[in-house]
Amino acid sequence: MRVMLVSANREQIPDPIFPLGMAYIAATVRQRGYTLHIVDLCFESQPLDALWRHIKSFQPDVIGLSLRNVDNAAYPLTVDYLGGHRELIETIRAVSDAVVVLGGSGFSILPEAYMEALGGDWGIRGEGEQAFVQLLDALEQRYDPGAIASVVSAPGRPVYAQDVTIQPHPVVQRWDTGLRPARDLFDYPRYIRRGGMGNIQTKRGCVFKCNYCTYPLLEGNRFRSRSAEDVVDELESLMSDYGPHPVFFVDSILNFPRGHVEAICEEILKRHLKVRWSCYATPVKLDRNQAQLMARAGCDGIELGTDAVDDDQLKRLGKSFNAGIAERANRFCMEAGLKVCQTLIFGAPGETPQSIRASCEALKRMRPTAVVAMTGVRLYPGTPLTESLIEQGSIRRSDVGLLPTFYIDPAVEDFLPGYLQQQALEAGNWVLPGLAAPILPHNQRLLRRLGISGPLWRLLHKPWMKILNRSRFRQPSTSWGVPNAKRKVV
Ligand code: B12
Ligand code: SF4
Repeated sequence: MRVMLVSANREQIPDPIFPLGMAYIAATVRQRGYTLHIVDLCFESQPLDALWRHIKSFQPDVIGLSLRNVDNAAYPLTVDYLGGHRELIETIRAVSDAVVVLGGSGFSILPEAYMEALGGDWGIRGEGEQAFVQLLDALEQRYDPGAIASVVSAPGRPVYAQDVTIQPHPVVQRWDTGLRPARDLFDYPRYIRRGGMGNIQTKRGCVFKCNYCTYPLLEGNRFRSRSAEDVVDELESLMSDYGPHPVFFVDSILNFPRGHVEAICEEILKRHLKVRWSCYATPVKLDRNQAQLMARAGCDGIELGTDAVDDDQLKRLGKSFNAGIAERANRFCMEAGLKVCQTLIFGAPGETPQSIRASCEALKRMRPTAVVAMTGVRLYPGTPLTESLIEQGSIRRSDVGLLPTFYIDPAVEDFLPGYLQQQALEAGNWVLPGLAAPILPHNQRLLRRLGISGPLWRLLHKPWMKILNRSRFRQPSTSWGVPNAKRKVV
């Protein structure tokens, strides 16, 4: 059977992201022995023509379409990618009778809505290494794929299992036992040149219950980890195959549970591996030892999902720490020499002008390298926040779907955007997704051409960067040009 995998993601902000998930799928399809062809649309200037040409020449029996992003999750300048995804499907249908299978994190957040909107034949919700090859086997051997766990049927077809527990395939390797993403089938070096970061996943899942978050829905609510040796083997071969380049660990949070990141750091140090890396982290249990060990092992940027620095607001967001812990974690990281990006969410239910001011005052004390502040909360189906808003009658279930929906507490609706812009202008090292470009695209290109790699937020506190970026609050933009204004605020 001839299998084509297509990565739809063309977003270049904050950087082009190597399609790691699809590379994992490619690895298992190859192991299973199906004839495989990769189409990565990221850098294609005419993506529909490119797709058309690939389909014509390869003549696939099955096309797996990887949908990473639904939208940019930013308000008010929301960009949604649905229109682009629709055009891809229309192109596929116009030139091919191949069976179309949808997958990816964007698809998995809203599988039924996507199946209906795009008219895929099958979909796979959540991780796909095992499920996709099982689906291919079913199609080849002509039995009904609907019974495979995590497979989503097209509307009108019977719905069978909706469980995400996936049975191991007898031929293909499991994700956490030495499977490597098939980077060799992609132009990985181009991503390094353009964005400066590779990506590695060391574990899946998250045990925390932050009430707006989709990660436990996507990856499960317990941690499944790879061994430190396996992770560092992959890191080592990335450096030797593609030359030194910075890496982002894509785990929901790298530094929890205790012991996981420590083991990886010890292994990096034991092998004297020189690599610059960054990650998402939680303030929970982040202490001086952890921060120092991470810094010694090459971590030069840590993105702390703090969300608020106000006890009541943290409680309302379902966070597992208080403002004191958040400030302490920030201090330990800064003292260890790590660059720190604080990500905050403003406007969630219960937010008041006082809680916003409290968080902003705390940030002034904390002096992180950069701040990413979201205006409003993107509501996704199935999160505890969305469910409780539906239960209280604040929103209807039908409000939350493919059209990006944001919640901003009415108590701060008018106050919030202006206040955040003012804070950002004063501080100079803030990013306000949806209110201003993180960095102007031509400046981003310039910095990359000058050989500056890794996350660019690390530079936002530099005086020359502030000058380079000073007009960004007047020129909101995205790499897709004009923001698509189709969205709802509730
Ligand atoms: C790490 C991360 C980032 C990092 C990436 C760094 C890097 N160099 O890789 C950074 C911070 C840069 C980033 C940026 C953005 N991100 Co992000 N990111 C993530 C995160 C946490 C992990 C992604 C990842 O690599 N996972 C590991 C791989 C192995 O998993 P995977 O891609 O899901 O693939 C599996 C399945 O989806 C499936 N699958 C994948 N493809 C296919 C194809 C087929 C055919 C099948 C059957 C299955 C299948 O199988 C794969 C293997 O099991 C996810 C949340 C999450 N927990 O998934 C958000 C997430 C993907 N990001 C999201 C968003 C919105 C963004 C931004 C748009 C934010 C912004 N405004 O800037 C940008 C977009 C950047 C871009 N150019 O596309 C959203 C997307 C959903 C949405 N709302 O649209 C997510 C889901 C978070 C969320 N809000 O829920 N992100
Ligand atoms: S916000 Fe972070 S810590 Fe909280 S549930 Fe999501 S991934 Fe886990």
